[in-house]
Amino acid sequence: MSELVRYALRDGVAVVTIDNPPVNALSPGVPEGIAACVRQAGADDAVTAVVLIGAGRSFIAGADINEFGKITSGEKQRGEGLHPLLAVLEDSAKPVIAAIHGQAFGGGLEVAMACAYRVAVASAQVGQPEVRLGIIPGAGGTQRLPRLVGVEMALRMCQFGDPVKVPVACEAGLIDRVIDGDLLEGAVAFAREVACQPVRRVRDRDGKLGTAEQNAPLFQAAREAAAKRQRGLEAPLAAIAAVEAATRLPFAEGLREEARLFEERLFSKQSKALIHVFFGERTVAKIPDVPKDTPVLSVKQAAVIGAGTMGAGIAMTYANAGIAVRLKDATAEALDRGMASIRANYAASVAKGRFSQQAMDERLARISPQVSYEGFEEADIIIEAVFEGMALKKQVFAEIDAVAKADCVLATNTSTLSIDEIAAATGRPEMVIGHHFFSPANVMRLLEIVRGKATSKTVIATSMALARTLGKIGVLVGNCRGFVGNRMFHPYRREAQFLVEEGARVADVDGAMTEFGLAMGPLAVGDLAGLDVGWRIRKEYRHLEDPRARKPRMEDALCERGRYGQKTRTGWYKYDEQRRASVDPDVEALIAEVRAELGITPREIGAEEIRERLLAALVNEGKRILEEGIALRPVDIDIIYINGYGFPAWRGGPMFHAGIV
Ligand code: 3H9
Repeated sequence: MSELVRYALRDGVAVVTIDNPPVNALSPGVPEGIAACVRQAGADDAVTAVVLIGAGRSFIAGADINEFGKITSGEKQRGEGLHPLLAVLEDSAKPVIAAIHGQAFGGGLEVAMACAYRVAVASAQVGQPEVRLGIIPGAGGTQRLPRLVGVEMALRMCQFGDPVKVPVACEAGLIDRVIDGDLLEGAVAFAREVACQPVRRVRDRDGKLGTAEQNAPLFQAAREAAAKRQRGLEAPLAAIAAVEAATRLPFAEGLREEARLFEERLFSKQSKALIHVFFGERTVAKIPDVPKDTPVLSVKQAAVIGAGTMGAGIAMTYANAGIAVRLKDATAEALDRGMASIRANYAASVAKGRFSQQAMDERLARISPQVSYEGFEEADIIIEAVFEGMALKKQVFAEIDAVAKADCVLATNTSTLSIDEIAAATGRPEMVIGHHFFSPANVMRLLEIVRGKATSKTVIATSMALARTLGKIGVLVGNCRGFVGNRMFHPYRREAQFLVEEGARVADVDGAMTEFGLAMGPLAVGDLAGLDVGWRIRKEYRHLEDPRARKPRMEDALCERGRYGQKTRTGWYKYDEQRRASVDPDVEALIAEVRAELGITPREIGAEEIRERLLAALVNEGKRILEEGIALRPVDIDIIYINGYGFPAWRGGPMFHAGIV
């Protein structure tokens, strides 16, 4: 018997415990171990039923994702997957009861559905998250789930991969009983109740599969939702097709269709990219010179300086995570504006049903607006989010230095300025770090954490842990102009202007990138962020530019004409009241003028050249960033681009896409 799975007896019930930390993935040895234990229970006359339970923090988090790469690289044969285990569970003469806590995800839920019964604690979650890895359930999930919960819910779970809470799953028929108190005790008691009752295998239950007429609109709606909300992704369509097979074919044939679709997805580029992202999101938390056991400061009270768009968004982020936050601005008017925008934002979420009025009131109550530094001496972290200018930032940091307690983390939300220079304004540069949030700060998942040359390891470890508490993905980067994200974005957006100046149409430049899968093209992003922001910075730093380097003209020309983007309703595009963009003939005339001024004869530029040049601009800067050690690994850049810049996860990020891993 494998060490990964233990066998014990309790009150005439065999207890099979999976113990494969950290999350009981179905790594080699685990399925075989479970099957052996269930067979042993079958042969033991003293046993009337079997409880299958996970040790540690979860039931089973799914197949071992590390194995997929071994299969697609040819290192390993796929074999029969989990099916031999599922057959043993499903055909067991003694009922097997899956006892679920933590997560039963992917292959974990599929194992549970092959059992005779499923019981769970209320806090557990079940789900088929495979689509997030670019694959589909491959161990009967698409066939058994609709038999248990009906087609509509099975479709939703397999197509989107969102976890489902146990009370909902119980209501739907996926969980047979919610256990209060000790799970094992409750599961054993349940097992004794059902021990001698006849069991109907899930595969034989057809009552919830619906008729073709009932199902047709469900499949149509699912495909429409995929086209709208999962643009570019292939796995959701395959998941829908597999669930559809469950409704059309006998169980065994449905399984074969699922296996075919699973295999196709497993070997797809998208699944390789998404698996790279899955591990990447966890890799970024590992910082070679900051060991796991580095002490972390506790953050219970925060303070934000600056109640503008970023400051208000950051305050909401803290309040949403249950952390009390003081929000300071210089004037009562600025504070009122900030608080009004926070209230409006929360109210919109309540109206959309994202959270309740009570939750809104609790969140608002955590934010204390103020014009003074009163109470800042209690803050565990202070985040500066004032206007982007070095002189002002230095002044703010000198003021904070005078009020903050000794072990308070001092963070700046600067997106471009030197952390070291800001830190030098304090007498404790080791406590200073960059926390670069992305707009809107309460929504965007990325937090670029910028270490200065003096930043202490404790402050880094605290920032990484805090990112997680705030529901963000923290990526540690080094200190340089623009850090990783904005530094790479600069040459990318510059290249977009060159393309226009050389002959490409504005809409074609953006279209080439949205077709590639980005949320927005580079020129539309400029309009959204405000073209004047870059223009002001360019004017301030012109002396730092290499005079020999080619410079784009277009965005300066647009700004000189007061075209700052969406905020002025004119930029690269013109915008109507609803901020819908359309091509502006005035811009076309301006482009012609700029081309004449630069002596350029325009030529046709196709989507492929546009994409290649834009991606090359991004990736080449990424390579320089790696050479300088500003990003720790290529995957750190990928995670930044996916979570902060709308790069499609299914392309794996710019570096992965370029073959740099
Ligand atoms: C599948 O099941 C296909 C089936 O249909 C069968 C087909 C035949 N494998 O996230 P955490 C590692 S596909 C391997 O930081 P948390 C993870 O890398 C699978 N490793 O913890 C990390 O390692 P490290 C479907 C895994 O508490 C460590 O465990 N299932 C797996 O924040 C801790 O993870 C999924 O997609 C795995 N399956 O979250 C579930 N899962 O410490 C994927 C985790 O070295 N997993 N690891 O960095 C999750 O969603 C989260 O990990 C979970 C825990 C919610 C379980």
